Amino acid sequence: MFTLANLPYTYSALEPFIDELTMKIHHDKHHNAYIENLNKALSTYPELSNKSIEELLKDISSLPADIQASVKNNGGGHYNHSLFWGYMSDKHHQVPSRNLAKKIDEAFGDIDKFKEAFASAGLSRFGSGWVWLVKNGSDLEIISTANQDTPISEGKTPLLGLDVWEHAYYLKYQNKRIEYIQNWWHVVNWDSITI
Ligand code: MN3
Repeated sequence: MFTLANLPYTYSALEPFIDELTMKIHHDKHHNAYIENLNKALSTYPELSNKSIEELLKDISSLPADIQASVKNNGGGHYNHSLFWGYMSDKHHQVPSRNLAKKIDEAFGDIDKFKEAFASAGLSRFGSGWVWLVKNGSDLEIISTANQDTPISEGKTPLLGLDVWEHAYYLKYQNKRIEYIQNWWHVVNWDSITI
């Protein structure tokens, strides 16, 4: 049985960049629903009950066929959101460590070019999904995934990820996904990234 962990900060801790009501609904309703539906799907296969969420998602095709879609969507939703809360912090306006900044410069030119490429990947994700900074082998890459697909199902290690589903921003930003993405940088928990 998977359970919903509390946020590592209060619901209002990311104001004014991410509003309190969005955080409440996003965590308590959306994330919780992924967990409940994942548990429901797994309940008919007790032999899977000791598998971690990473183990389930890394090899979806080895799971019983009738729960593969549910594990992909709901397990992915649980995993992605668990990461996402930790990618943000109540200590606003952090900057990357010197080591991380150097790696970002090497991979993308500089931090502004990195943010532009990240925003562009987030904007061009049609419909619902995520944009990620991942480690692929020893390379840093920006990728986007559809729906609740996760980088680990592609063999990539997520370092930072942004939910670009409308439920993540619509109350405050409506159709202005770009403003949401730009404001998100103020609450990014750069200290969470270890490479
Ligand atoms: Mn979400």
